[in-house]
Amino acid sequence: DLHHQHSVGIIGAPFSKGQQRDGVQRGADLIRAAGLVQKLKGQGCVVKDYGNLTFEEVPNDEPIGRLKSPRAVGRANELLSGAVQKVKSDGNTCVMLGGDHSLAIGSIAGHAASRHELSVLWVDAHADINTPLTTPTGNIHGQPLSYLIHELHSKIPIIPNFSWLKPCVAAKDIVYIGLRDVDPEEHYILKYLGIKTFSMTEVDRLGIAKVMEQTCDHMFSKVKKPIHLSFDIDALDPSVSPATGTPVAGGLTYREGIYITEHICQTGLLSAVDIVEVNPKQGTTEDEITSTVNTAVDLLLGCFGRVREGSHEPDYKMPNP
Ligand code: Z70
Ligand code: MN
Ligand code: MN
Ligand code: MN
Repeated sequence: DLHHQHSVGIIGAPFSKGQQRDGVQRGADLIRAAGLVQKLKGQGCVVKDYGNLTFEEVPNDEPIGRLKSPRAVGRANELLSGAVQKVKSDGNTCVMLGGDHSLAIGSIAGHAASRHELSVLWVDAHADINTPLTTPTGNIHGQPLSYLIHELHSKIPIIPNFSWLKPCVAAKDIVYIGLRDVDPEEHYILKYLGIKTFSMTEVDRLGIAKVMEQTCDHMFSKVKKPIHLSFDIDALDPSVSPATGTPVAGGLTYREGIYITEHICQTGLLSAVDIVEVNPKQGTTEDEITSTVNTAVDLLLGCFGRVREGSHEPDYKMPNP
């Protein structure tokens, strides 16, 4: 169904405490200011903007072991999970604009609460699968998947403000694209759980078209589950999206990023999308900020039916002279 109407529900999540760089909480408003809603409507989508969540200050949020801001991250994600459930129960594909990638905890948990089983496509330079005990930094944006995966449940300690969260994704239902900065402990976890990964090496070897074919073969091996696309803007090369907290050389091109979104749209199974880690304070010029934000918008347009060859209404009639 190439021409069906997409119903899109947008949630802004101005949250930054999953990491330590200020500015990432402004990503959502910048992506809106670049015209996201108008552009989605312009390509035929029905769009509802649910606005930004309000994250209240969590007092006395001391580190627990290495974990930084655990109570704030737990609380923010509980709120986000509820908001995603509402967007889904209204019948929309959910778009979560971050904020940092710790927000995938609430976005995926809320999505999973409204659907039986999900496939998760994680597009990122990083694996974000450290546990609270393997994390080298204590930043929870490097850990969200470990809290969500059934098979890692026994490795996750009890953390205040996380008791609402139950693991909701199977390791076999996760695919990564774009990896190029993976910690040794994370590499062990990926191999131990047998998670499907397309690092930048596989993107180089196969090309993005085969990567997407094999991604969908893996995700749809048995039943067709709804897809959760979690897109960290740092998956793209820093030449395309420099305004992010942890740019890593050798990333996806703009075209490879757009191809991923076009292909996922064509499956007809996209049910929720995160766009995270856009940080205007990490841009050194206005151009760097603009190119990063516009790329985030273009990825979302690709998710919801934009095709580069162009398109037309099925009932279009050419004017006669
Ligand atoms: C490292 C950690 C990370 C983003 C950095 C880095 C994780 N593996 N994610 N930047 N977006 O801290 O766990
Ligand atoms: Mn990343
Ligand atoms: Mn990430
Ligand atoms: Mn479509």
